[in-house]
Amino acid sequence: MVYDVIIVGAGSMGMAAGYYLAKAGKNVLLLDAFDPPHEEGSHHGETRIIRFAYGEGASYVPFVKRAGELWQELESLADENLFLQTGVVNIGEPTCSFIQNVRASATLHELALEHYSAAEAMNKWSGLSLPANLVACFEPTAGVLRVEACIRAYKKLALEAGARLQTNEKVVSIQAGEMVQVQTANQVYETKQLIVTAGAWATELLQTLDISLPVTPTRKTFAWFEADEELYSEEVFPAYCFEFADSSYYGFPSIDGAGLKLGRHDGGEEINPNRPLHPFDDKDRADLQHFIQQFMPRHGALKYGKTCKYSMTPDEDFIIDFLPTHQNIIIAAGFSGHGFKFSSAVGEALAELTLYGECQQDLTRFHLSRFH
Ligand code: PYC
Repeated sequence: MVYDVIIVGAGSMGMAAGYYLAKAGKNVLLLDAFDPPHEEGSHHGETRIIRFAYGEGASYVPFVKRAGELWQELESLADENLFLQTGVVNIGEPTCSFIQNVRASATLHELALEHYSAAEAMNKWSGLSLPANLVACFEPTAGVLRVEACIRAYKKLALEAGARLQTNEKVVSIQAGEMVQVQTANQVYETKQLIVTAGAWATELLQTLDISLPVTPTRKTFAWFEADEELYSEEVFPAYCFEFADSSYYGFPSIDGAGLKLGRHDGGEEINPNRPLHPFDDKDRADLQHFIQQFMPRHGALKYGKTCKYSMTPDEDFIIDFLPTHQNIIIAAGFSGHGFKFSSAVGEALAELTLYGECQQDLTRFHLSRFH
């Protein structure tokens, strides 16, 4: 059988694309090396931030606004709470480009944003401790997505719309042509169009097409800390991003009593995605503890830590594009640790590119040609 579209990688982006394409009447096969949602890629850990006043640049705002609309639509289709409006506070020196971009995004796109000095922020959130050189920009309408529930919701809708999902079936190579051949350990599938949303495995997969993708799989760490609910519950404490010249951290209030969550966004070691990740160790623990002790000193003990995979591009912007050599293959990769919130809109954009060759969103920033 020849599929209309095969999607390699049924994580957040792939599953959403699978739904929109199946809904549009396409005969879709989703292939995943595991059984999503799972802990092998970049979509586990319960929560992800969604923020609209975007520190990575104002040009992301229309895309993330569309993502927000689609998350709301998904909530109502799935009849489930996927978004929690905790607000998100962005903290850094007023001159740092992230904070300046947050402010510019809010001004340009008329987003609600509250500005606090360090003292004002500590007064508002008594669980915070900030030196006087930092400022806080609080986006009250931003918040948190429940990651695994989002993927489960898209999976259910995709299957109901007629998509086929093959789990625990790793793709080992792709052969381009008018009909694209997708080889797994078990068999070869044929498709008219292919979407590669393979996360940390995108680079090695595209090597089978002799394409060198500038995406580096990278190990990252995060952990949960015991928390005094009066200071740190989602009722009183926001999700947060701290941006410094030499490091960046992010995290979440204690949601449903899970504890205060903290992750390290920058740095990390390059990894081979086929090997087990080096487990969360004493160095990771010391790093996160050092940060939280400084900025949320009223936290409790570290409960447990985890690791995950980011797929980094050199400029930390995404890649969403047709392959220049093969117009029936689309790649979405290199989400550089800030992609999950967009995955609803990325799924829609991938479906539109597949169906019409173009999409409503301006994807220029994500084109592969920027690397040449
Ligand atoms: O995009 O807000 C974000 C984020 C936080 C940690 C990783 N990504």
